[in-house]
Amino acid sequence: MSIPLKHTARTTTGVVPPTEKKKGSKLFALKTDFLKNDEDSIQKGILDHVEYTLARTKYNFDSFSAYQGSAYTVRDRLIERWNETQQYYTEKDPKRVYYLSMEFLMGRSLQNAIYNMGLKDEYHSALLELGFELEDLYEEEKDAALGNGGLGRLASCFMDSLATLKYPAWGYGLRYNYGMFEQGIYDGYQTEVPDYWLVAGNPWEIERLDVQYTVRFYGHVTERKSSEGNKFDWEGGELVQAIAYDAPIPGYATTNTNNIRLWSSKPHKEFDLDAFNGGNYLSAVEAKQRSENITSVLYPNDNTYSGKELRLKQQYFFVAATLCDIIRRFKKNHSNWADFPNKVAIQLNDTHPTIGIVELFRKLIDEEHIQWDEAWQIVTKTYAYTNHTILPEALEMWPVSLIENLLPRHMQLIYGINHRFLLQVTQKWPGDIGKMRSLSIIQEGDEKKVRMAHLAIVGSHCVNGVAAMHSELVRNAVFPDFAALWPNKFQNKTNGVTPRRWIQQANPGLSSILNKWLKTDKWVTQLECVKDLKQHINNPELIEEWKSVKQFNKERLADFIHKTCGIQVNTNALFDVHIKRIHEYKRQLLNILGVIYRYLSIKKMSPKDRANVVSRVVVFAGKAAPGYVMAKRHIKLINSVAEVINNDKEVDQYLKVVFIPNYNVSIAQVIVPASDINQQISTAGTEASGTSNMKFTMNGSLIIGTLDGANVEIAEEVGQENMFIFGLRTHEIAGAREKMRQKEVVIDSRLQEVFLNIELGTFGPPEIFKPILDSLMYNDFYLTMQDFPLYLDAQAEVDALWKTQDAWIRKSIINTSSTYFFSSDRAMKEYAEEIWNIEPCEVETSDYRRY
Ligand code: NBG
Repeated sequence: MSIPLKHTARTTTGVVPPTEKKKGSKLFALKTDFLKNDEDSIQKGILDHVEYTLARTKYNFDSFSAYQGSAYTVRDRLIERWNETQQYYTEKDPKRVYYLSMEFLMGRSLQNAIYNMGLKDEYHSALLELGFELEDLYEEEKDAALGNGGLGRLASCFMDSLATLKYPAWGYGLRYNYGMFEQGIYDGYQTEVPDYWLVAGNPWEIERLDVQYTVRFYGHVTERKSSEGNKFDWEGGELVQAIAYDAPIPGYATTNTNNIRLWSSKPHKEFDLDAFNGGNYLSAVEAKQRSENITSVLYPNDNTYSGKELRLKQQYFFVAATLCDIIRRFKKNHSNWADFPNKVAIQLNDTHPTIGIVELFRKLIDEEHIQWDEAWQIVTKTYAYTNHTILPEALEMWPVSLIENLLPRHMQLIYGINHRFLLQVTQKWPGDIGKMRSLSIIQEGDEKKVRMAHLAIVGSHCVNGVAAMHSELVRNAVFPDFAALWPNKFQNKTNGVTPRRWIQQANPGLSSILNKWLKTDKWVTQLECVKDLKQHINNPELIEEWKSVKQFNKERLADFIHKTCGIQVNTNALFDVHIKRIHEYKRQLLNILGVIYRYLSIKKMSPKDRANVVSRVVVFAGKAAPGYVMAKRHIKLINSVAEVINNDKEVDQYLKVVFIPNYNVSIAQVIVPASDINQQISTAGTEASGTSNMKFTMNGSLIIGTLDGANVEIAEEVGQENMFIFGLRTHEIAGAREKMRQKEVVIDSRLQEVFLNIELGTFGPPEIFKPILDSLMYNDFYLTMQDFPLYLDAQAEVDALWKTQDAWIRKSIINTSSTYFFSSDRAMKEYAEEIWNIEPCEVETSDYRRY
């Protein structure tokens, strides 16, 4: 694939007025070319940054400074492309999409930027001459973990695809000083250490002191009579400053470089006269400092709602600054508000930024003096909302009293919006109080609450789920009345992941196989190409190459495990991987109970039977929310079981259990390519989509899983015969729960044996695990017990297939070659065409208008 811009002249298109031209001629003369990408220029750039940016010398030049120096030279090149892109977008003025997400789980940037800009070979040899391996320097970088899990990582995959597809897009989010906590494991328990990720600086961000906005909290609303009707002014309260930090996002093999703009809160410069007069200097400083708390810390909850005022402050701070920025950009070229939805699409990544709907409405009405109906039309045409979960504990509902205090004007407007909305409901269902109650944005009760999902649905022109089955549930089970009212509002957009990070960068061996057998590297941006691999499925040469790449990746992971956990694992064993947030619905418990059963079985076997056992390395990784007591107990159980198994010489060659601490994006990049099977075993109907399932499938790992989330669509593409599907189906869940309530569930005898061993203390003091067993016996909401025997059957099928390695490898190849649909490129095209109505805007790289 040709990669433009190895060294191209800068091209500012558009006509510059003659006076400007003269004034700027020196400027343009000095800045005509992009930085050169030959080895010498790269080396010089690195050394310059080591000296002038880091103030270090060539005598004091360690791996970390080599990483930093390299990162700054890459950043220079990103900035050039970024400026070029933004300039081009400004001139062309296409409709843009703004992706609003409280989370971006970016991971590392150096490798991604170098690969996307097509500079891998150049950097590799430039660094080699300076005495460094490029691949080693990647490891010097700290992950940017401004997200919890799937939702945040999805946002980052989407940003990569948007840039690669040349869509004019911006990501907006918050620059938390503390990202996802660092997980340690002590005595088998999770510990949490704050992640001050900026401690060694961050070459990937550009501080924009020139982009600042003021955000108001609290205060009061004053109504003023005027000739055009009543006006409402929101006044007083506290002011906080939002400062922009930009992270350039390079597309693959294109000049197009988009931006993620993250806001950081800083004290507002307003002079506090009262504090000054009161002589209370130190408390005035403290008050100012409090404003910096807003963007201090990412809430570490995945799929659960936290009703803290600070969280609502984060949400409002985020959208208030973002809308100032979007509107400023819009106003550069436009004066007619009716054009706004033709130029701006805003996507809400879950309900977290939903207050932005009301904020835009407030600005239109109070600041731009647009009439209610017209303003509401603009708002609803602009916004679209993605739902990412149907778990009730994750649905956000803010107490009315909290919003009234923090955002008084917004609460008034929400009442007004709800009033008009309920009139529509009455028209559709006259006199039906039940419908009004169930649809209302306000939930009545002891404490009135604002249902953010309802507000998001009412304020958007489109609502989508993230996998076919999830979207069906959103439409039919969670919001059936909304779907009846607005059948065309609801869509499905199945998630996707970027093949750049998850194949090309994470699995170089597999990339080479694809390049070789497909005779092209087009698959990197056109993943549909990989289906052609199926033609070679019986070619022994391919099968051998496939095996050896997997082996290499397993050895890489084994080294990592040895380094981080001190455990030696057998790389000929089957690598069985379960990595994701620790959550009851994701059922790591089902897995570890199965592991215990396997262990007990091996222990009972004769030496002859043991000879037939498939050796396994069972890998777990994932974080539990710090306040999620049950999930943390599951971590303890996994580690306690691991401790016993890993120290039992009798099972040494057959079974190892590893819990890799501090799971994050860069660790996933090592684990995913090394796995033989991956566990996607949530209770049917609970996992909205899942995205690691897609990454594993791309990397030829076979899914053992339930028909939940995107597993269903993966099964359609890959074929169920190439996976290990088991368990209750979604439509059986209610019945199974009823069976549990009626105490009609007969516990499988193998599970009883497992329970007995836990109770007898085989894995440590039984009282630690009693709450886990109790949760199963009294309720078993996630139906672990009923799925257990089916799960064991599926695991037995895994073992059987493993014994015929060539058949296994063929299935592995089929998995990889069936993954086109799960590329985030496909997902972004669908959003662009079916929700946002935007088109690609490719930055022209010809130099016909050089100055
Ligand atoms: C998560 C779902 C996952 C899904 C991701 C991305 C939330 C609220 N939801 O199944 O649990 O893959 O979103 O869509 O984090």
